[in-house]
Amino acid sequence: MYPQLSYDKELVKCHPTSRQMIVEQMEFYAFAHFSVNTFTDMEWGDGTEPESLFNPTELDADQWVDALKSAGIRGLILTCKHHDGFCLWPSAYTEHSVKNSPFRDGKGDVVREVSDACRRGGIGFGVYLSPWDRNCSLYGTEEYNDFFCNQLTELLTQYGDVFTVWFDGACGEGPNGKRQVYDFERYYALIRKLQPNACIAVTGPDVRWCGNEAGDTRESEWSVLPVRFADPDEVAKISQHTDDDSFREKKIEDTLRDLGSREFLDGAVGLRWYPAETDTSIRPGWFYHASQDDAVRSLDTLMDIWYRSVGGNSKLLLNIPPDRQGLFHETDVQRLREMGEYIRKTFAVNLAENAVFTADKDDGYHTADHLREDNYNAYYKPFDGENTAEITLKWENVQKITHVVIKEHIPMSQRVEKFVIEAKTADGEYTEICAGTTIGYKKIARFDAVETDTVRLRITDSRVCPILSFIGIY
Ligand code: FUL
Repeated sequence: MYPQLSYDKELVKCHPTSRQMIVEQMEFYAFAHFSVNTFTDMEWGDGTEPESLFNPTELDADQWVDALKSAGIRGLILTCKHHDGFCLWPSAYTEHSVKNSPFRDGKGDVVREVSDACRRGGIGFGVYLSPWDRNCSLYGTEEYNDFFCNQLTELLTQYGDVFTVWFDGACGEGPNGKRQVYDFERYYALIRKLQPNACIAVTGPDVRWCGNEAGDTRESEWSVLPVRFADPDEVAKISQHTDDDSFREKKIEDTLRDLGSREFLDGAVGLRWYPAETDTSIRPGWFYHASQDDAVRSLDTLMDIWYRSVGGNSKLLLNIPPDRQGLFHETDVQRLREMGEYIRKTFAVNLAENAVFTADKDDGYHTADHLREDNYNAYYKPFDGENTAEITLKWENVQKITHVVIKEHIPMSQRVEKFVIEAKTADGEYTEICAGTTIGYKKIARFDAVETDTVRLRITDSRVCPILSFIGIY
């Protein structure tokens, strides 16, 4: 008999739910901000924009999906309704929608076209529905909660499976100067009922806003946090309150750098698995502005964000705003393709597949060889009580390496606090090539090319015994 996991510390009792595992493994997905703002050149509409403005004459959601797939993006969240209240689907509960616009002669449904294109293309579809509605006259009354649930029901019953429902924390007054008391518990219950596999993000219990919109990330990103971070009031406090461009430039420094160290969690009342999502735009604005056609972020910048988020225990939610024709702009399309080419080329051959895996210790069953395959069917684990581990990968010949990918077995939580990657040099000694703190869902370490026949990962500190699921070397 091998000893059972004892989970002697509260900290590792939290692990992802099955719906969180779906989003964890999506890694990189997209936002499309599209509304009347696209036609008014605004970031926030005030809800008075005439429906007649909305007229994307060339709308082609397959073009969006093809471009996303070329980057390796696995899902798309559409702003079905932004703060201006304009609905991209013909909602039965408002006149402020596509049904009163010239788009497809008032017969169009952008949510339908986009969700269908996602399904055709084999990527996930997600719904952004702004709780803050600057058009609805019910806003600020209890009836607004009914109205909101009705709209949610339309979106969650008429467009197939949804992988996430994204509730923006941004909030202000309604058209009547009133503020809404949102019945979030009711919204959550409705989502669980209608789409049990969908995550609820940002103002929701499943996926956490990283706290900035610039693409900035934490050096040590934890997925086990105090439950209070999922409280809608806490999310609203840190969200955007005015239409101020500088909000999008805020960095981690403007929020909390540490959300999950042992010291930070000490004394917390309740913990939950609450993984970070880094949401940022490929351009300065969330919506399309022709004036920003020359300000599309460079491949270097985007890859840097990708490495720090996807490779730093966060999800990456990259916004690509469709233009007034209803298409992704050619520069954005090109950048997405470049990202995909870069990622595919870099991670084409996993050199670890031909290496011999050994460990200084294991529990006799979960051996280092289980780290070869990138799935959660098997894992590496030392005996409980051992909070360090050394895993060595050895080849017959010298290899040239630039990246190491490490994944913890997150179905058993996030445990590792410190690690070092070393390579054996020609004189037979190990030298450090990279050192880090958290691993979580995925850590991608990149470094200047090293030539070696032996790589060693040393876990030097862990909350309880480290459990890893995968090591890849490229
Ligand atoms: C913010 C909003 O105010 C922005 O317009 C955008 O939708 C961003 C993703 O979230 O809170």
